Amino acid sequence: MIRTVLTYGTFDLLHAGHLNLLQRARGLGDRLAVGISTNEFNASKGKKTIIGFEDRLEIVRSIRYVDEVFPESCWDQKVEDVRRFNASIFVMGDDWEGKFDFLQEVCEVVYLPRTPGVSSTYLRAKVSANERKI
Ligand code: C2G
Repeated sequence: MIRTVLTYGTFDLLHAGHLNLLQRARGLGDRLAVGISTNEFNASKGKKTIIGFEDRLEIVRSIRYVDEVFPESCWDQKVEDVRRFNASIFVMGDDWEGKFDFLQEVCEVVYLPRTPGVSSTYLRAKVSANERKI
C-alpha cells in the first residue's frame, strides 16, 4: 500500500529549514503531498509573505521530495485532506508540537525537530536591513 505523507506550510523565501523538513517528511513514506498556505490564509495567520501564493506553490512543486501540492486555505481542511489523499502520516515541524494531535483519529501524527538558525522571518529582516544599507 502506498504510504502518503501530508504536510502544510507557507514556504515563503524557501530555505534549508523547509527543505530539511520536506526531505525528512518524504522519507517517512512513498509519496509527499504539501498544502501551501494561500495569501488570504496567511493574512488570517497574521503572516505577511514576500513571495505570492502561485510562486510558492510552483517552487515547492519543483522540489524533488514533493509529489503533489495543493492550496491550504483554512485551519480545518486537514481531516478532509487526509481522507482525500488517503494519507497515512501527517508531519509538521515541532514548533507545532501537539497542535495537530486531533489528527491522530485519522492518521499518524509526527512532529520533526525544526532546523535551527534559519527562518523566513529572519531572512525577511536580513533582506530589509540590507536594503536600508543600499
Ligand atoms: N520549518 C523547519 N525549520 C525551520 C523553519 C521551518 O523545520 N527552520 C518547518 C516548519 O516547522 C513547518 C514547515 O517547515 O513544518 C513550513 O514552515 P512555515 O512555512 O513557517 O509554515 P507555517 O507558516 O508554520 O504554516 O497548517 C499549518 C500551517 O500552514 C504551517
